[in-house]
Amino acid sequence: MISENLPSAMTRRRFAGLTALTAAAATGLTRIGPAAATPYTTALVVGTGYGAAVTALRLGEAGVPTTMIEMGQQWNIPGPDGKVFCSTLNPDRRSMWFHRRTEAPLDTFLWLDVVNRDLGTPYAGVLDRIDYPNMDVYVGRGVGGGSLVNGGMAPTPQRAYFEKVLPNVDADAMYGRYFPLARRMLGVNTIDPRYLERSPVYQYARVSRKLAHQAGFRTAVVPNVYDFAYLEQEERNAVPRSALAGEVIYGNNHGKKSLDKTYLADALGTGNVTIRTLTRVTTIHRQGAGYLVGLEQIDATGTVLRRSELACRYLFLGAGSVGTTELLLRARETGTLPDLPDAIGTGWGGNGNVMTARANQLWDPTGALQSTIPTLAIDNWDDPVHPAFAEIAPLPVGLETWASLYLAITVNPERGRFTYNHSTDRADLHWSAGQSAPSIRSAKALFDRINRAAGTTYRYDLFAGNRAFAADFCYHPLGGCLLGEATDPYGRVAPNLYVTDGSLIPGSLGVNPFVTITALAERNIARVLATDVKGS
Ligand code: FAE
Repeated sequence: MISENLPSAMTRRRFAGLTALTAAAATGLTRIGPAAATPYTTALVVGTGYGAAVTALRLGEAGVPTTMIEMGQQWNIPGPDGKVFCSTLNPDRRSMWFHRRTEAPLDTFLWLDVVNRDLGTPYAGVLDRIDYPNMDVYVGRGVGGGSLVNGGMAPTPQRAYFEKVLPNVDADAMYGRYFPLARRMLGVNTIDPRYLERSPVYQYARVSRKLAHQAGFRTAVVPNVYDFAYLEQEERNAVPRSALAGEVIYGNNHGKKSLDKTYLADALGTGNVTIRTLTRVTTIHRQGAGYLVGLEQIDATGTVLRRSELACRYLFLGAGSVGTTELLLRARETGTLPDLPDAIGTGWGGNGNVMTARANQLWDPTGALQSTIPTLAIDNWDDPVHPAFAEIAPLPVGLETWASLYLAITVNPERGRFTYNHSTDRADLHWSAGQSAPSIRSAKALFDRINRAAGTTYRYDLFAGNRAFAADFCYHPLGGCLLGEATDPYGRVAPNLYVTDGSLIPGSLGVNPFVTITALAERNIARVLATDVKGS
C-alpha cells in the first residue's frame, strides 16, 4: 500500500501516520490514538475531508492536541473478497451509506434497470446521497471524506473567475502560495500525453475530444490525484487494477492519493492528532471560552453504541457544505448558539453540475475497457452566454456502448438556501427544479453544437423520465456558510469557532472544487494559527 501510493521521498512523519492508520484498522479500533477516552481536547475538528485534513495537519504541526471526529468508517479492512472497496460493476453493502439500494447517477441503461442493485441490510458504506426535493447531493463518508469517492480531478480555477467568486480573498497569495502548496500536498499529477494518445482505455476521451474540436471547441487536459504511472502499470497487468476495474465512486483500492494517504497520514504522524471514526457530532454548546460537542457513536450496522460529550477550546467545522451548515443551523435554531449569523444556510449551489450523454456514430466506438479516471474536459468557459467546463466522463460498463458521458460544470447564478426543520432535526435544502434550468441551457448549447457537427443525438435511456440532462443531483455541493458573510474573511463564525470546508465557497467555482477547498483551508488556518490559537 505504501510504496504504490506515495512519492518515493516519503517523510518519516507520513510513514508514522500511515502505520497508525493501518494498525488501527487491523485491530478494528474505531479510535486512532491513545486508548483512554478524551473528555477535553484543545482543538476539535469535525470531519476528515479536505478542509478538515488540512486544518488538523497544521494544528498538529503547531503542537496543538487535536481530535478529529468522523461519522464514517476508516476504510482499510478488506472484505470477504480481499478488497477494501467494491467496484461500480459489482456493488455490495460497502457502496452506500445506509441505503437499501445503490443510487448511482445513471438510473438505467437502454431503459433497463441494470445499473443499481439492492443492497440488503443498510450499512455504513462509503458513498452517501442526501436527497432533497429537486436536488440530490452526493458526499463521501469515511476517513478522507469526498477524497474516497471522487474522480480525483484536480484543476485550479481560472484566476479571473476565482476573483469574481471570492473577491475578498487575496488572489496573489492564493495563486502564488496556497494553490501550489495544495497541489503538492495532494500529489496532483498529469497524464503522460503519449499514454493519453495511445491507450485504448482513453479511447472514450479521444473520441469526445475529436468531436468537440470538430464543433470548434477547445479541450483541456485535467490534472488528477490518481497516480497515472500506476494506471499505466495497471494496463500492463503489472499491478492490481483499480481505475481499470471499474472502481471509483464506491472507492478505489489502488492508485488514488486520497487524503488518508496524504494530509491525514501526515497529520497523524505529528503525534498530536487522533481520529475517532463512526462518530457523529450532533450538537454544539458554548462552554467557557470553548465549546462542548455532543457525539453519537455507532457500529457499522447503525446501532448506537454510545452518546457522549467532548469539550474543546477551538472548534473547526469541516463536515462539508451540507454537514457544517446543518450543524450551525441546528445550533442557532435550537438555541445552543443563538447568536450565530443570519447568513448561515444561504448561498448554496451545486457548482452548476449537469450530466448528459451522447450517442456516437458506429465508426466512433468509445472502447469496452475504460479508465474510471477522467483526464480531459471541453473548455467552453469563455463563452459569454453559456460558459461550461465539461468533464469527459467514462462509462465503464465493460462493453462497447458508443456512448459519451459528460459532467458539465456551468455558471448558474441561482442559489439555494437551507433552513432547520425542527421535526426532523435536519437542514432542508430549498432548491426548485427551475433553478437548475440555467445549467441545462449552458450544457445544451455546448452539446447541441457537437451533435449538429457530428450528426449525432443525445442518449435518452440513462436518466429517469427519458431526460437527456440530469441537473437534479450534484457532486460538488458548495456554500451554506459563506466566507465573509456567515464568517469573517478567514472562516471565523464566532470566537474560537471556525468553518474550514466547501461551505465557505458561494455555490460556484467553475471547476472541480477540492484543490480550491484545500488551498483556502491552508490560507485560513495559517492566519488562525498566527493570531488565535495559543498552545495547549
Ligand atoms: P467532505 O470531503 O465532504 O468531508 C466532510 C466529512 O465530514 C465527511 O467525511 C463526512 O462523513 C464528515 N461529516 C459530515 N457531517 C459530520 C458530523 N456531523 N459528524 C462527523 N463527521 C461528519 O468536505 N471534486 C473534485 O475536485 N474533483 C473530482 O473529480 C470530484 N469528483 C467527485 C465525485 C463524486 C462521486 C463526489 C461525491 C464528489 C466529487 N468531488 C470532486 C467533490 C469533492 O469530493 C468535494 O468537493 C470535497 O470532498 C468537499 O470537501 P470538504 O472538505 O468540503
